[in-house]
Amino acid sequence: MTPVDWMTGTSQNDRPRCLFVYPEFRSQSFWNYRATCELVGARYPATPLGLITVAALLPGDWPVRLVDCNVEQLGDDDIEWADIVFTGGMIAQQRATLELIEQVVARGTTVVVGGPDATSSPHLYARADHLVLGEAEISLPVWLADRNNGTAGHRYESGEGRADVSKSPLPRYDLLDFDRYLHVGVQFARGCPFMCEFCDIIELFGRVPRLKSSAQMLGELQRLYDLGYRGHVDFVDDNFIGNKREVKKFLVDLRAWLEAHDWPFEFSTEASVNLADDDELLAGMQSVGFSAIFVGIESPDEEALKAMQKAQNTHRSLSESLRKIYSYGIFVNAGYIVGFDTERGSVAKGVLDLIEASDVPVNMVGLLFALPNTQLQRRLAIEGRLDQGFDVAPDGAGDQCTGGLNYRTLRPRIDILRDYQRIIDESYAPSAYFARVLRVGTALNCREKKLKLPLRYVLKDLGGFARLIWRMGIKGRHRGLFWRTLVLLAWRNPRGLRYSIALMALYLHFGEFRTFLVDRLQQQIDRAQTDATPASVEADRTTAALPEAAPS
Ligand code: B12
Ligand code: SF4
Repeated sequence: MTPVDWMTGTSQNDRPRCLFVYPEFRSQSFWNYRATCELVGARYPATPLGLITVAALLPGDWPVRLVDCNVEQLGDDDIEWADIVFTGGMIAQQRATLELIEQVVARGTTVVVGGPDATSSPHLYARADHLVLGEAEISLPVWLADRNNGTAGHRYESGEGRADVSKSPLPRYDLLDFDRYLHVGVQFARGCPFMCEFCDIIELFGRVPRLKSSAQMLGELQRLYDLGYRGHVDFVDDNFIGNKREVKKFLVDLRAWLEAHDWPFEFSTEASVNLADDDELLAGMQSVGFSAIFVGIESPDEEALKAMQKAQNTHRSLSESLRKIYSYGIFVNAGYIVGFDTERGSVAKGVLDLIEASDVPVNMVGLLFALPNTQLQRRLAIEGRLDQGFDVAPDGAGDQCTGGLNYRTLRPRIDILRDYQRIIDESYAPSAYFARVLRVGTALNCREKKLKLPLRYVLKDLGGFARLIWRMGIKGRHRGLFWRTLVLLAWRNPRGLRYSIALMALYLHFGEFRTFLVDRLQQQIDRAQTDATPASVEADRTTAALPEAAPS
């Protein structure tokens, strides 16, 4: 290893070896689709787009390696190789990131941390040598310049400044091993025009969506294409339709590019429900092969929606809006939250009814979580209701399903937990899930699907299907439901079968996750019943943070 002396600035190596480490999402989570990944030989659904964007901001001749701990093991020799370790991620990766920082600091290797969680809770990451916060397009060049002058400090921030993403570099997609993931992430826009109280996007990325140019975005897709990737590309935008006018223009260019390349990709993204009001936009998304979107529904209750400032979801039939979206061949994954201050009594029936009425199979129902750096967190702090260590990821919690309610609730906590447990138990009961797959799989309009996959990918999908038949159709406890749904869908909507099969495959994960979560909630309910201090996860939270120190 080549030593670099930060104190004196006398670098012995002008081209330091840079190791990018994406920390592990350790806990069982709604999002990791573990069992489903196994079907197609993948290890984790999503790629670390933040880190490969940062890697692209470094001087081109610096040697770079990526280790994504979700798909491979980080070895001592990896750290041994590096002169600088770059790391960071989201709150669900906090414990793994803090442990990594300790490990690297103990070896005397320089560690630079950034990304959303370090940006929102920098005090937790003080042990890293350098905190390069906010959007790296702004903060990293300043750190780099100081580093090259030998004056690198402890903390760099992008502050109120917003990066011009039309100048963002092309992410280092070449660092990814595509076979290890279910899809590859790209980003067209950052920021969202809405202002939901619980959301940190507007704080981290602002309310004015900033977009890449069409040419830049197509350059990224061309790069993926040239690297041999085909299939599912996820636009990780906070709200893909934040600037509808520009998105529509981009979709026209994208369609031309796809035609010229014989339809190598299909897409998913996140969008607000007002997408359903714009037929032109829906038609544009259908024409380029959007097959899935995540929509935040949050609550069926208008009063709750107004209180959380989610005006775009009010004054409409949410189920009708979602149905309209799949009439354009796009299936929806919906998000719900339980635990709002407006809840007067049980909300389980309202949520379950809306889930049934909208036919959405995959619903991310989570407990309200006051993320650091949100309006919600600030309000709860003023009201004196935030848990101590609310921003410390609790042990064993991977998302809002397991780590929610980090504040003193207005309704008895135990009632919220019971409500939540009922929603998970009933909505992911096999009969309910497969019935929704049957309904949405029948309704999905797939006439315009054009994706063409090379033989290697077709064989991979067929292998996955064969494994699904083995695990669900032959060995599975719900094989009756599986075969009935499959046969009916093959008869009613053969064109949509590929997507319906994918939804069925997801139940390998959700079936397991339902059991895990219902049990875990039962433990919390039992503890809350016997324990005078109901904040049973609070103790876990306060132990996770590393001691603060200022190593710079
Ligand atoms: C795609 C996505 C996911 C995907 C997975 C992504 C993956 N690779 O694994 C899924 C859907 C699984 C997911 C889940 C969750 N997510 Co998420 N997710 C996103 C989203 C929408 C895009 C991420 C992305 O690729 N961005 C594009 C890249 C370019 O941006 P970036 O990562 O922020 O990187 C930039 C800077 O942060 C910085 N940077 C990043 N890393 C580093 C490292 C260094 C060293 C430096 C210097 C700089 C730096 O430079 C980059 C360029 O400017 C973000 C919001 C957003 N706009 O980023 C939320 C976001 C990251 N998620 C968030 C959260 C909370 C979650 C969940 C915990 C809860 C939830 N929302 O459901 C779950 C839990 C996940 C789990 N247990 O598996 C929060 C994180 C807040 C925090 N304080 O940590 C975010 C910010 C917004 C949000 N509320 O959803 N997520
Ligand atoms: S619409 Fe989505 S991204 Fe936009 S502020 Fe609301 S929750 Fe955040």
